[in-house]
Amino acid sequence: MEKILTGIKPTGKLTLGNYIGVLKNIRALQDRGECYLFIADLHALTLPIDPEELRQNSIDIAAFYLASGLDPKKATLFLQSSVSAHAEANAIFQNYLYMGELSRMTQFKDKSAKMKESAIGLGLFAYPVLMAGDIVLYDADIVPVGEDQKQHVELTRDLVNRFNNRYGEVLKMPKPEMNKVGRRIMSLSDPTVKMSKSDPKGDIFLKDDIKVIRKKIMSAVTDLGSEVKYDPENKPGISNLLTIYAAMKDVSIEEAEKHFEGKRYGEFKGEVADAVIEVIEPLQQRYQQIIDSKSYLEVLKEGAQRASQLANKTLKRIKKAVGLLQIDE
Ligand code: ATP
Ligand code: LTN
Repeated sequence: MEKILTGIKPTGKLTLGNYIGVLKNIRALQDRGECYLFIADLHALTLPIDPEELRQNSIDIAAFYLASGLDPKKATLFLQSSVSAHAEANAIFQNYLYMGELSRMTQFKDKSAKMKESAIGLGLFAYPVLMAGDIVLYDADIVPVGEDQKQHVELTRDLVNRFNNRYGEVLKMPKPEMNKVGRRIMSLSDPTVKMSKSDPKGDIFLKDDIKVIRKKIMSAVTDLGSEVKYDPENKPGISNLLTIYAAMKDVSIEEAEKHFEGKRYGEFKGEVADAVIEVIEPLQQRYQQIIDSKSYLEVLKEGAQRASQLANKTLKRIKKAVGLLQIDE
C-alpha cells in the first residue's frame, strides 16, 4: 500500500488556500493509501510566534483536519513535536544538505528578504532539512502539497539520492503531488501573490464569519474587461476566482468557464461566494463540535504512538547506515 504524508505548519489561521491545497483531499487520500497527516509545529518555530498562539493554532489545525473528514481509523494524525524521531533525523540530515542548495530555496529567499539579517534564525535556513526528515521517516511515496512546497520535496529527493548512493538503499524516494485545480490560490486583494496564512492580506480564513466571506469575495480585485475567462497572466483576479469555484464544485476550469459564459462579474462573484459558503459553513459546524468535545486530544495521543513506531523503526535504519553504534540490538 502506498504511504502518503503531508503537514501543515501552525503559523496562523488556516486559509481557503490551505483547504484547497491540502484539507479538501484528505478523504480521498486516506482511502487511497496509508496516510500520515501532521501538524508541523517545529516548523512553526522558524519564525517568531507567540507561545499561546502556537498552541491555539495547533489545536485548530487538528480540529480542521478532523472536520475535513480525517478518520483516525484510516489515517494517523499527530504533532511533529510529539514524535522525537523528527528532531533526531534533523540532526543527522543537516550534514547531507548543503548551504548552497538551501540558500536557493524560494521560501527562504522570500521570508528572509523581509527580515533583518541579524534576526534570521538558523531554523528558517535549515527548514528543508527538518522537512526532509519528516518525509523519509515514514517511507512516504507520495507527498501532497501546494505548489509552494514542491521545491522542498524536490530537495528531499536530492537528499535521498545522495544518501542512498553513499549508504545503499536506505531511504524511500518520495514524490510531490499537486492538485490539478488549485495548486496556488492567490490573495483576493492582490491576485499576484499567494494566499498565505502568515501574510494575511486578501485571505479567506476558514474561521471567517460567513457574511465576511461573502463580503471578501464580492469585493475581490477583478480585472479589466467583462468576460469571465481563465487567463492567469492577463486576468489574474478572475482566474483565481474561477479556480476557487472549480475547486469548491469539483469541476474542471473549462467547465467552470463554460458555466459563467455571458455572465457579468457581479453575478459570477455571487456564485463563487455561494460555492465557497456551501463548503465552509458545514466545515465550520463540524470544527466547532470537535473543539467543544476536545476529541482531537485522544486522536493526537494515539496518533503520536502510531507515528513514533514507524518513525523510530526508520530512524534506527538511518542510524545504523551512517555508523551510529546501536547498543540495544
Ligand atoms: P505560511 O504563510 O506560514 O507559509 P501557508 O499558508 O503557506 O503558511 P503552510 O502551512 O505552509 O501554509 O501550508 C500547508 C499546505 O497548504 C501546504 O501543502 C501548502 O502548499 C498548501 N497551501 C498553502 N497556501 C496555499 C495556497 N494559497 N494555495 C494552495 N495551496 C496552499
Ligand atoms: N513545509 C510545509 C509543512 C511541512 C510538510 C512537511 C509538508 C513540514 N513538513 C513534510 C509535507 C511534508 C508547509 O509549509 N506547508
